[in-house]
Amino acid sequence: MGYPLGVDDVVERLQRGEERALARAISLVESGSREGEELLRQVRSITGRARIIGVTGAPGSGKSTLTDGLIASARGRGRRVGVVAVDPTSPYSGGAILGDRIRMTRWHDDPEVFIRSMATRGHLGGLAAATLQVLAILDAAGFDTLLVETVGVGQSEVDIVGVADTTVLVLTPNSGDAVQTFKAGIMEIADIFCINKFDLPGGERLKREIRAALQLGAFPDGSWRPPIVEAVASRGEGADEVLERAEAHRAYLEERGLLEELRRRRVRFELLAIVGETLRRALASREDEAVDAVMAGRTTPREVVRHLLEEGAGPDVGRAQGAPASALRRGETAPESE
Ligand SMILES: Nc1nc2c(ncn2[C@@H]2O[C@H](COP(=O)(O)OP(=O)(O)OP(=O)(O)O)[C@@H](O)[C@H]2O)c(=O)[nH]1
Ligand SMILES: [Mg+2]
Repeated sequence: MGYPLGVDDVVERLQRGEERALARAISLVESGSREGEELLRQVRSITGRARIIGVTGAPGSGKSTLTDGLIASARGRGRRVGVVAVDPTSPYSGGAILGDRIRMTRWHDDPEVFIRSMATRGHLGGLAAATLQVLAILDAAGFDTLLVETVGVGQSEVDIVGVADTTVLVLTPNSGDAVQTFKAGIMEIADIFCINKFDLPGGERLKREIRAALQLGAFPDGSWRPPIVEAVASRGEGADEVLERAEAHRAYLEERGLLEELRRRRVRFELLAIVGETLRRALASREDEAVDAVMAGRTTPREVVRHLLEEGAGPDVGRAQGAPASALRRGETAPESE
């Protein structure tokens, strides 16, 4: 699109902070092309400088409002800020994208802020992998503070936030989030608790509940104890403290030599996400066929997966869908085509 450069050029310009190179890099990667893969490979060695802060919480808890405050706070400290807002296609979040846009438009003229919304559908390798790839590109482009907003509590996207360096869990008074959160087991991934909407009644009580829950957990000497930050994000209150705590957490990770481990965990997560999504795609076009075959006793689920893996040994794993010479139809345990 008027930017006909090779991958090497794009990577070089990306590092120089060229805005068009950033857009080009992201579209290359999202196209799922070989060039996109090459770009990701080259970019990997120049990533790892940015701090990644995940912001998660129930729908409507104020994540975007808080994120907007975090951008302001980080800009105040001279940071370059990249934001990835993951908009799950969920029944609750119908208005979320519009809301995000309205709140964050004030950054459109700031070249040191880059905001990207990711929709749930249409990503090769799945949303989680796509999000991590965009983060890697932003990191390579020199954005030093990366914010990832995802809806948590019982949604699969919660995982993505677990791969941030620092995870901020946004809770609100009287919403029953806390109880839900304990059930969903995401309490453990919170490095910072943010009680947003502290202007509403019930904030103090929620704070006591979180404290009590934290006391049940074991914190070995010198380990990170998640702080609880009160916020009224809609009035811009609390974001500074959340960012401050996030920086303290980052320093803690550095001191403890834990950053490398987090980096490994991110790559492991990315691999698993792509494995899962690739197999799901491969199965999609013949799911009914496979179900029929299993039910009729012609094959087993494990056999089906083995076939999918064999077929997908080439580079075009997810794209071999519907190939007429499908192993499912050929193999000794395969169903006969009716
Ligand atoms: N009373 C009060 N309302 C707030 C506060 N922070 C945000 N809100 C309001 O809560 C609503 C939801 O805020 P968002 O920032 O869109 O919440 P979100 O978690 O990003 O929502 P989704 O992305 O849809 O999950 C908006 O109407 C905000 O104005 C706060 O501190 N107090
Ligand atoms: Mg939002």
